[in-house]
Amino acid sequence: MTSTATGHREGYVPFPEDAARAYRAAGYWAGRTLGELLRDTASTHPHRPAVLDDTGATTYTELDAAADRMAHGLLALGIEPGDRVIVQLPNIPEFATTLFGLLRAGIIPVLTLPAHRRAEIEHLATLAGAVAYLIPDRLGDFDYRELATTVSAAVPSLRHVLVAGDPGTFAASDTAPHSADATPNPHPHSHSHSHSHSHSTDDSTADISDHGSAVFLALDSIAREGDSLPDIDPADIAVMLVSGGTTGLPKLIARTHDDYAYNATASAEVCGLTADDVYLATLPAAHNFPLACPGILGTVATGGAIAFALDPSPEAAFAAIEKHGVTVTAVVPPLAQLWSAAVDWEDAELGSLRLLQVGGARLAEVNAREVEPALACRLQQVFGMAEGLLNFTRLDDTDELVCTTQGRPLSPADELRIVDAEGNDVAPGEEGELLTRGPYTLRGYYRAPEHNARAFTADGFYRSGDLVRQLPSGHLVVSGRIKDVINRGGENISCDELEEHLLAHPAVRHAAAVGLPDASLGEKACVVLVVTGELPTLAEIKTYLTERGLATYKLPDVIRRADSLPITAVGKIDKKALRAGLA
Ligand code: OOB
Repeated sequence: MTSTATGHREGYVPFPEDAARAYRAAGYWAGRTLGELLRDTASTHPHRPAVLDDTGATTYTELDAAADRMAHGLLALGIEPGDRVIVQLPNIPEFATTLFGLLRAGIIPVLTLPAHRRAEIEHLATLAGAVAYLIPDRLGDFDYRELATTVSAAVPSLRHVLVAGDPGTFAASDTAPHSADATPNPHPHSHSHSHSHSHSTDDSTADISDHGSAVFLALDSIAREGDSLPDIDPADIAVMLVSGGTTGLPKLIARTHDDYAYNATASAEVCGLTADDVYLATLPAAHNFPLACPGILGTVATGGAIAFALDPSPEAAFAAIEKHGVTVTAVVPPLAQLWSAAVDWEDAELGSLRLLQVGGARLAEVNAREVEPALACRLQQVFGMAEGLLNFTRLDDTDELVCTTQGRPLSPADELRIVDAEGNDVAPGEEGELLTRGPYTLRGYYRAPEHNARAFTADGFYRSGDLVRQLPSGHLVVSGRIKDVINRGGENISCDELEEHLLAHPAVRHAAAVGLPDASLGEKACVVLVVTGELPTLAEIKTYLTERGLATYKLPDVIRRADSLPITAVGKIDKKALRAGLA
């Protein structure tokens, strides 16, 4: 077996005992697992709609039962509590069933985005030691089964690929357990659990794990009835989120049931969520914002209904708002801008919408001021991070605060420090780097001790890399950033990561990625290259990066040539000078 009951904690940085005790004593950590949030709502609101889709509603009783069947099905495959599973599902109702199934089984979902590609997924699956990979069959013209074939050949710990939809010719069968066009399986007759009747045994799963080629199954074929589910410790890891990017490769953020349940329920309270609310997941559901701020988890905890939109365009999202009577949703600034303008040409009825949350990147004041008149709903700015800390403008804040700040901390137990380059606290109201610690903020990235030594202070504060000022009211204004990240319309691109890929190009001698101002995205990604011979075109560089397996949202928008790159006194690329030179 590749896992033990506690193997998943190896490389996990827990909250210190005294802090954990204090968070429990103060009631922030309620000792409820995420699976219990759903269980409790299913008992208080059994017949209320949990998930709305084109064909109707799934009630809480039904979602609760479906999650249990999914949990039993996953366990029957030989996936064990504490095992990690890569989840790369889009905004479809199966996202909810699968997520709660995993949580109920104590299996840890590693929540990746549909936009991630081979480079990210292979890295994350390897880092997590994932045993299974959950994908849709295809989305647009991208076939995730092909991606999974490549990934499973490179990540030997992966034993199962579970496909929402058609596992296609990639499906396992008694004689052809693997994709027809992939590496042939050396033991074609040793796999027989290709459908729901399978009872996996230790020997069958151990056998598969040995040779790095996973069995493809239809996700909806594994659900089954069962007796009891494992006991889950609320202090244990519930989910892993992918960091928006700081340095180098993406990091994993392990969130416990206790801390993430608090994250979701406290966010629900700030948004005044009730069982009458309908939440539209329009940003990718695997992202912290639509997942738990309050998002899907906060809505489930409150007894409201969730609708999923695959497409955040005004046309599709407005239709979903009208059809399902959506009351709350969350978007990034470019979408807020687009939606505000689109009311002029879209004629959907948006009267149900009462709250639009906007976050992920700085919302310009002019755009903030457009939201309420255009969409006739309250605006809420949200400045958050997968690492934990969330700031919200409050529903009863003045319009001035709502339009000019990024909100104030969610919890009375959030500790904030704003420090200068030497790490000293700045005077009140001055700009500095935001450091934070609290009941739902991580104490270390998963399996990243070296990075953790830099990303956290000795006393456990997370260095956000964001520059902020704090008003006397406690509200923060995000004024910039010291981390080497491009925030492209709410999607964070690690410059290090992009540069690494560029440097692998045969013509590239030096590479620097910087953000340039952009009216709709906030920032666009510019790469400055020192090359031998001719400068590759933007299209060539994009193709090259795509072939290396990089997610599409990390591809550059602009390419520039330089004879040399400006260097700082310590010999690092001087991004400030570079940006100034490009402006
Ligand atoms: C959210 O989470 P991540 O992890 O994708 O990105 C976090 C980073 C922050 O450190 C900051 O640099 C930037 O994105 N950011 C903002 C912002 N919200 C996030 N910068 C300026 N203004 C804002 N309102 O992006 C996220 C997580 C939960 C809720 C909302 C956003």
